[in-house]
Amino acid sequence: MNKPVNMFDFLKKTKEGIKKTREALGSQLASIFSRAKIEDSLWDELEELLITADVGVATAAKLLDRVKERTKKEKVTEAAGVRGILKEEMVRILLEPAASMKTAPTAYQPGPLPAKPWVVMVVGVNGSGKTTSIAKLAHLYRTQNREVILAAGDTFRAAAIDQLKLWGGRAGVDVIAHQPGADAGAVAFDSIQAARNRNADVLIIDTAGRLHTKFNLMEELKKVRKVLAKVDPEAPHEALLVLDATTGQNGLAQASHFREAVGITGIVLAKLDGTARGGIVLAISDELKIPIHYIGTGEKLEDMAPFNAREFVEALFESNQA
Ligand SMILES: Nc1nc2c(ncn2[C@@H]2O[C@H](COP(=O)(O)OP(=O)(O)OP(=O)(O)O)[C@@H](O)[C@H]2O)c(=O)[nH]1
Ligand SMILES: [Mg+2]
Repeated sequence: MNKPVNMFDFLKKTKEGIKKTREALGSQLASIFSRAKIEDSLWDELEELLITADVGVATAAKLLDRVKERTKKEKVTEAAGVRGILKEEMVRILLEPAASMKTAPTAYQPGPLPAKPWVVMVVGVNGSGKTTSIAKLAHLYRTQNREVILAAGDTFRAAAIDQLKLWGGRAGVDVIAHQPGADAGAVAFDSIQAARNRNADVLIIDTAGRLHTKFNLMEELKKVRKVLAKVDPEAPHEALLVLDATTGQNGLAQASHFREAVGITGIVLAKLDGTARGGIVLAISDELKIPIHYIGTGEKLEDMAPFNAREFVEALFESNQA
C-alpha cells in the first residue's frame, strides 16, 4: 500500500500548485481592494486582472455582473465587502458543473467503488499530461490499497508504451500492453478482461493524443469506448479529459471534440504549477460545464490534488492578506 494521503497535504499541494498564480494575482488584488470605497475603476481593474489571469472575457463579465448585482442588492459600500462577494461567486461558478452531473467517487477516498473493475478512460491532446496523470491517479488509488491495472492504449508510439510501463513501475501497478501499432480496441478488450480475471479494483486506460487526423483520433477513442461497453455496459465509468493549464484558452476548444466522442465526465487540469494564469479553472467550469476533478501540481507521482473549489479560491486570495 502506498503511503496514505492526508487531506492537509492536498491543501498544501494546491497552494504550491498555484504559487505562480498567487504571486501574479496577490499584490494586484490587494491593491484593488485596498481602497476604502467602491468606485468605477475598481470594476475596470478587476475585469482586466481576471482576463489577464485567463478567466476569459465572457466568464469574467458574467462573474462581475453577479458580484455587482449582489453588491447593490446587499448595499455593500466598502471594497472589502466586494472581495468577499467575489470569492463566493467564484466558488459558485466552480461548483456549478458538478451540480448538474453524476459525481464519481474520488481515487483517494476509502471504501468500495461502485463497480469492479472501476474503468477510467483518460483522453486529451498530445503532451497534455495524460500518462503522468494516470500514474498519479494509480498512486492515489493505491493509497487505499486498491488493485490497479493500467492499459497502454496509446499504441501509436512505441515510447508511449515504455513510458506507461515506467510509470506503472513507480506506482507499483501492472501494465497491459500490446506491440506498438496494435489496435487500441484490442488493448482495451484485453485489459478489461485481465482486470476481471485478476479481480482488480480499477482499470485506467491511457489513450493516444495524436493520430494522423483528428477524425482518426476521435474514431479510435469511440472504438475503445465501444469495446469496453461490450464487456461492461456501464464502462468506462469515468472518462477524464486531461487539459494542460499552460495552454490556457486554447485548450478549451479541444474539449468539445472529446466530449462528443467519449462523453467526458471530469477534467484533470495538469501543469497548473506551470502557469501564473490559474484563472483558467473558472473559464473551464463556466464554458465547458464539466467539473474539474483533479489538478496536476508537478512532475512527480505525488503531485496531484483533488480540486476543491473553496480551498482553491481561499488559496488564491490568501497571498493578498500577507
Ligand atoms: N510541471 C508539471 N508538469 C507536468 C504535469 N503533468 C505532466 N507534466 C509534464 O508534461 C509532459 C507531458 O506529460 P505526459 O504525461 O507525457 O503527457 P501525455 O499527454 O501522455 O503526452 P503524449 O503521450 O505524448 O500525448 C511531461 O514532461 C510531464 O512531466 C504537472 O502537473 N506539472
Ligand atoms: Mg502519453
